Amino acid sequence: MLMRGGTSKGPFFIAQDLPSEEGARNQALLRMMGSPDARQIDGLGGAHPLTSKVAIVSSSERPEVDVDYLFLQVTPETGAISAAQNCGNMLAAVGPFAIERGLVAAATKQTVVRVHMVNSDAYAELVVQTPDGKVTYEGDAKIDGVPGPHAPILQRYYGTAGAQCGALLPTGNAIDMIDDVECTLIDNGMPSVLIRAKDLGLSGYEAPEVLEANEALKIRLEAIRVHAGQMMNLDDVTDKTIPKMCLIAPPINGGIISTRTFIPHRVHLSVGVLGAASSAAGCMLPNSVAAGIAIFEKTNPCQVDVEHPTGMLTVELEWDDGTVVLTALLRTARKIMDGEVFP
Ligand code: NQM
Repeated sequence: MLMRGGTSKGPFFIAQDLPSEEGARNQALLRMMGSPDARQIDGLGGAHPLTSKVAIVSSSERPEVDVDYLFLQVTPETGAISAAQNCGNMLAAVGPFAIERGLVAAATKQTVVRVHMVNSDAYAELVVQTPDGKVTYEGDAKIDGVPGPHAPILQRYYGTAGAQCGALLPTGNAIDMIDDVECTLIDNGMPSVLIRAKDLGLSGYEAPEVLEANEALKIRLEAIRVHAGQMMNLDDVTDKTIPKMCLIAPPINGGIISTRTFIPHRVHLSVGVLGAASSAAGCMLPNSVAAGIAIFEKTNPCQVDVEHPTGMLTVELEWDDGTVVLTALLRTARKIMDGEVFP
């Protein structure tokens, strides 16, 4: 089933429909996505990391969970397939997909789908609109980066803090100096490096294509990223899509923080869901690089409006004992096509 989840898009599979051996599975996925090829002309991929994503779903054997969700990022031009990162945008569509495929029985109004996020061993709940016991994609919810209103899908994440790096602040510091730049290394579901845009001679409001055309910036960021990866317990991240590099600046559209995120080599056209969750958590820490940039009342729970190139994403964070215990936000999703793909 081809679905849009949040601001991402890709094919959704039932695990048993794919080869069980990883190498054979990946070969089949590359044929289906059309990689390696920057245009992905021979497959379903959309020639950008945000539209070169795969979700694999199966019934869970864990009693407290309905489905297991494995996310795979396919790099269009190289054909690298990585399970190292999560995708909270694709996750939005896991709920309707699991119901449509009969893995979860629909309730009469709303259905809560309980998901084990295999990539990070974290847990999320999705509240899907199911009037009369059927998934609906129609509704009044709007998310920036997607045209038109759709049915809301509420996401609640638990256990995202340190899911991949061991702690919300993997180095134990709110600021680390890398390559003479102050960085906040943080993991609230997406390992991220927060850097003040002005520290790199930028405004932080540049368009994604302007940042992508800045070769000197990309080389500098990549050097910082590889160093940060080691410090964040991610080993050698040269061929991984984490950590993400997030340039922050004061808000200009009524939000709490403005962001431009390298994911990690292309620039996100909006913002990753868990990427935003990590940036939002960084804004709430008193001594991070966001101090003095994100100025707001820090309540508990707290809503943090994260500005991005095409609008804003609001993340709600609940804290306990100095760490994030619940991250909640709104997404939408849509079934685009259901059929047979020919590897
Ligand atoms: O951060 C892009 C996206 C993502 C990931 C990326 C995501 C998330 O927007 O949870 O959703 O950062 O690679 O799809």
